Amino acid sequence: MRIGIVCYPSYGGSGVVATELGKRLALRGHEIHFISYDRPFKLDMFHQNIYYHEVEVLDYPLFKFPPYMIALAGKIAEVAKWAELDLVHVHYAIPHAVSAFLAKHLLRNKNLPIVTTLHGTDITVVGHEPQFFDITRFSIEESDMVTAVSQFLKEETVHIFKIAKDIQVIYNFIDPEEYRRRNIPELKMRYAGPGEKILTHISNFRPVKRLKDVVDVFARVNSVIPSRLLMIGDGPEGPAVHQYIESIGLTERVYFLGKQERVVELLSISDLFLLPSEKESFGLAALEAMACGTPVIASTAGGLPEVVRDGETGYLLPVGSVQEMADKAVAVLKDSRKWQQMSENGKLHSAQNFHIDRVISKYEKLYQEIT
Ligand code: GMT
Repeated sequence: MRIGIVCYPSYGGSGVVATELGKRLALRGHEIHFISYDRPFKLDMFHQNIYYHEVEVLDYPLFKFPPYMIALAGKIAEVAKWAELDLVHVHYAIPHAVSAFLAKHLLRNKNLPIVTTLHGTDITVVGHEPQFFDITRFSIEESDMVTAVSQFLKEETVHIFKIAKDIQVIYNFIDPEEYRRRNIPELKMRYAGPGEKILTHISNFRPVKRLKDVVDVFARVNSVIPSRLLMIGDGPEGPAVHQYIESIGLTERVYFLGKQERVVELLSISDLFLLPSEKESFGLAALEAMACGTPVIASTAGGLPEVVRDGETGYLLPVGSVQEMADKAVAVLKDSRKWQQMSENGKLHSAQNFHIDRVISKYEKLYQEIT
């Protein structure tokens, strides 16, 4: 099939999912056309079936805000016509599903089915805003097929937008061949001294990630077991969390590693992964951690209970309960048999229930149904 994939190219789960999906579909023989304002950051391989089309927005003095949504619609229509796309699959409803709808109508004589995958904040935060509410609901209703990355997100979408449209749950996925724990003691030694533990957090540093909780859990653990914290990613909360760490005197114990393209090695040297989010429709980073054998301490927010098995692959605790999170973290770090069991459970659970091949087949089936 010839498939257009529209996504955000920046650091974040929806872009990663879209890109990995496209790469794998290309390996299965489909022709994939990525459409975005920048090259997706995970689009790191050459393949004759992969194309990348950049959306350029005219910079005209009258435009206080560049009209990206319209430029994207024009680009989707252009690519659909030129490459004879069978369908377009948009990731993250706003504004991608709206642009796809416009593109479809631009192509009067051509049928262009639209698949929209909802990822989380497009529904729970942005789509919720009164100014975006009606148009988000409209773009979902007008899509030919809608998927959500968790049961939680499906229910939330139905609840918030009161839509009757069928939404299929297709979980995010992992390639266990790539995401597996590696033995790299020399890397661990670069960040932690003998006997010290490594706790890790990965995100786009947005308020929903509750970075202060990450630091507070770490501080409590560190007061019992000398540890180091790896902060991977970047975003608007970065400066505030830097200041907070300095104010509690932990600067020496925390490494800010910025946006890392590869996290397998860093997860492999981690003893625990922290994800105490306020909202999390799925929590791709938690899945990546489990696949690398790193037990997860997370909140019970959103779809996290569908990803992390409480007591088996990590622990889930109410949002904001930093002391309980720290207590669980200390308990598992002190009990090497328990840690080993959780590590093994995480690898098994991620490979059995979130294997990339199974998930890609579900998307292929869905594409066949609508074309
Ligand atoms: O966190 C965000 O707001 C960004 C968004 C994204 O584009 O990466 O993340 C959402 O999509 C991911 C991929 O499906 C999910 O793993 C994240 O849980 C989800 N984030 C939230 O729901 C906060």
